[in-house]
Amino acid sequence: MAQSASPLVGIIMGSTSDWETMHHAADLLAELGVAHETKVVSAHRTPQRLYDYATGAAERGLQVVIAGAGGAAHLPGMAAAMTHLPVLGVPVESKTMKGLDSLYSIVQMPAGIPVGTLAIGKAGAKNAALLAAAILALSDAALSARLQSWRAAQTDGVAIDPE
Ligand code: RP5
Repeated sequence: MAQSASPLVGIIMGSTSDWETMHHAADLLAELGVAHETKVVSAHRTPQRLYDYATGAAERGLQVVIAGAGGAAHLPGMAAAMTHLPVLGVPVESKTMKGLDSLYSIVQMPAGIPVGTLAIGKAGAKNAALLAAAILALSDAALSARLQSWRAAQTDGVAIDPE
């Protein structure tokens, strides 16, 4: 399932350059059969687009927002400030600081406006998708079964011998 007419998860990112990281979240949601959409929404370059996206997200039927950004990564926090939906933040690895700047920008939210912050880079993007799926699975038994199957397959795929 790729982008859907009725997406439940909105994946936003600060730049097209973030797609290299954020496509891992989209790919995994597709694998799990979770309807989602992907958009470039920059806190700094397109603030009005961010305002419109975040304030309209719940009304459009989204249930979880995944926001990835790098550097001065204000996108997840600002999105969280403008929607009551759960927001999962993915720090994109930056060239100059290896994503530590992104991580610190996203993780250190003031009390009252939470962002569920994941790991830097690909692992964070994949885990954001798995967390979004787990949230949706609380009220979707079929998705819960698919998620459990995915995890079981992952477990089965781990070799016991190192070589
Ligand atoms: C951030 O600045 C984006 O999220 C991206 O990670 C970073 C660099 O953006 P580009 O200059 O590649 O567009 O806003």
